[in-house]
Amino acid sequence: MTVHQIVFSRRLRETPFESRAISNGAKAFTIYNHMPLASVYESPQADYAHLCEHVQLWDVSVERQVEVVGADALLLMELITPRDLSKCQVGQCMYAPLVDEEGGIVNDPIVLRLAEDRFWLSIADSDVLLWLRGVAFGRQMDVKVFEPDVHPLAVQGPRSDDLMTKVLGPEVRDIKFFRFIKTTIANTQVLLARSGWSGQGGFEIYLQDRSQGLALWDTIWEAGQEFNIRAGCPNSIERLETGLLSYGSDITLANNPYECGLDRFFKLGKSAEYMSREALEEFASKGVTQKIVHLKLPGDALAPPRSTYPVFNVKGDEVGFVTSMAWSPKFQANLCFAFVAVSETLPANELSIEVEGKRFAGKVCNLGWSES
Ligand code: THG
Repeated sequence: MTVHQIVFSRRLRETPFESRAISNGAKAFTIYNHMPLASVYESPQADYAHLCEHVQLWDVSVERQVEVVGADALLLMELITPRDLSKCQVGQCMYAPLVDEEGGIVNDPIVLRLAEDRFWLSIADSDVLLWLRGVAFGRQMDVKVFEPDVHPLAVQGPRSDDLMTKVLGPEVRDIKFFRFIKTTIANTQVLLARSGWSGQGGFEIYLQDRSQGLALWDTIWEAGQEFNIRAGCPNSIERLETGLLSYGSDITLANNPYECGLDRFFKLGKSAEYMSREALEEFASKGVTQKIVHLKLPGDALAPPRSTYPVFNVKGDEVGFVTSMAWSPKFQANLCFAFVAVSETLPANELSIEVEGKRFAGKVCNLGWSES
């Protein structure tokens, strides 16, 4: 991990929970949607160990919301993703890659359906607001597209249900995965969803009034003391183990959903019009040349790359590149996501990566990191 200091100014938009992240020991930040996102508290390893055992409070305000509301809201939403959003019920979340007319992935948000004609896109790191306003204007759609005063705060880890039950009562245990309810915490209205960017379970609380951020944080924080709560953040080790791809690192506009395995989230040919249809049909019929694989390299921890490391096959040909990497205590190995030529993607295929002039060998794995 390369770490340098960054300067906080107005252009780096302030989050409602920022002062609590700092006072609780955030040591390093990255920039995501023009906002600071903590990357490390104690250390990546210590943060990981705590997350897997207890409960953490994450300032994930950087998961900005783009609201789409009006008579043409569903029409616009259907246009920008191949996922069938007509099946998304009010109160439901859906992971819906946004795909442009060339098949490129614009973003991979979670979509929340707030009403028949009202959606939030809880976005990854790219300027979805500008993209959607352009599309809506170009098509003269009867819709409003804007960034509402909404800021997610995540509660993640195995004690999340116990903590939120203490705060709100036993009903929270009944919230299903990727569903949300409207409720009130610390006298402020929030949405509470069972979701979050880890495999450890938990919730995301969507604050709808930034002036109430610290009160919300403090209420959860106090209730969490008996569960050994700590401030935390999306953790690179945990997300590699869980297999969560990160837009900007693993996926970019230059990639299509088939290369990234995101085609498992849609079937081509939904009834509504969508702008990526022709491009995606072509990728589906002609196939793609590269795909993201899970690559596991046993041995000591290697330094994660600034951008990428090259990947080689057994013959020594360069066949791809690493997009993310972390050393996993669970698997006692370096875990990588890597783009490689399709001929190299079968589980158990041997590949090596080059780090500072040295080659390190490993094997392609299934999702879940098994080799067969
Ligand atoms: N929560 C919210 N907004 C977000 C994220 C989040 N915006 C940015 C980023 N994360 C969006 N990307 C993802 C990617 C994966 C998942 C969530 C958001 C995810 N995936 C599960 C999986 O792959 O196993 C489940 C997907 C499914 O079954 O639909 O959770 O985390 N608010």
